[in-house]
Amino acid sequence: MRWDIFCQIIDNYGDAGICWRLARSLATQYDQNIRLFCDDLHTLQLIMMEQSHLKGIEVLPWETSYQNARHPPELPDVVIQAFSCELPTRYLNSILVAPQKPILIHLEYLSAEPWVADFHGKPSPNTHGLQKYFFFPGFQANTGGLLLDPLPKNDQEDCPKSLKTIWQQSRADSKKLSIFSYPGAPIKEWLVNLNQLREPFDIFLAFGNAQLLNLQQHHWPNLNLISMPFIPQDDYDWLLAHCDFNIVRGEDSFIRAQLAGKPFIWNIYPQDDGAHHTKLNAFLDLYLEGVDPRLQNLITDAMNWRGAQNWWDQLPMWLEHAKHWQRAIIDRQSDGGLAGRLVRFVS
Ligand code: TRH
Repeated sequence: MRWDIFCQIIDNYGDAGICWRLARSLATQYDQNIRLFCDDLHTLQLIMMEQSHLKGIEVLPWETSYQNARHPPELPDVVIQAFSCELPTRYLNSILVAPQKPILIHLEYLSAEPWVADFHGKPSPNTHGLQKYFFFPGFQANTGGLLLDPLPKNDQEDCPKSLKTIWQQSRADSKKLSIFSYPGAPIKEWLVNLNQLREPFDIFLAFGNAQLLNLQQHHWPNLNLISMPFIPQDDYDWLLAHCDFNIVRGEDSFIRAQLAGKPFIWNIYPQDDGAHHTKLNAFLDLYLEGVDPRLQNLITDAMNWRGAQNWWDQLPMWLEHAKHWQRAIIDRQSDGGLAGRLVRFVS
């Protein structure tokens, strides 16, 4: 089938990251024909890096979705409004007069909250006679699933070229951490505490995070801070899989950290009404289900930025759980996850 995916980039990189991962999955795993319309091609190209010629995917500027509205463009079978972005009016008008109307999908943000299952797959009211459905990603079976592609490869895979010089700055005997967080996260205090563990740490600071720390201000003899440029999405996955601990944020790196099978802190996207606390707790309810109470407390505290001095010695227990969770989400999404469930839903 032909799909038009509309990606409006609000801020950060997740909108582009998710849309690109979905487009690539639909095209390569399900042989679908994709047009990805984006209002900020610069950010999208950062995510895609050198994959712009991928078979089955056309990446186009947002306005080209309606510019040739005079002779109706080849209309798609499915239109995906990522994160419920509004469609360009002239594009919507061309659909309304089309003989064969596409199905509209509102792709929502990922949440582990239980109510998601009640709203997933439900039709949206008053849509000018178009069929529009809400599609909620999620961890549970009766939701839209997770974007899993590509599944983590065995971790013997050699270091990607974008990370060669960066990875070489790390030491053989150190513990390795990656940090990709929002400006408001208490990273500095967290690192002061980590430094008191008196163990050698190599800390990979993702794009933009080094500036947040103004590095010259600190004296942490046990921490070797390595700042990184923005690297290709799949290479960032490699880093998550090869570090001992990761701090991730948003939605896509949050999923990739779980697929990496390593302990992690999720710096959730802050919302001024505090809704992010509910979202974090809803995730922890799933992540910690059936877990030893001591480990539950440890992970909950760590996810709420309690200093690593209090729990770092228990890391092997958390690593074992992280590997168990990795297998559990892959098994639960063996139906192809978000991309597979979307294709089946639309068919
Ligand atoms: O960038 P984010 O904070 O995006 C967020 C989320 O999408 C969130 O749901 C949304 O509400 C908010 O934006 C507006 O975090 P996220 O989701 O992890 O997206 C980052 C993407 O960038 C992800 O696909 C990984 C990728 N990435 C790289 O490709 N290279 C890099 O060097 C880094 C650090 C990230």
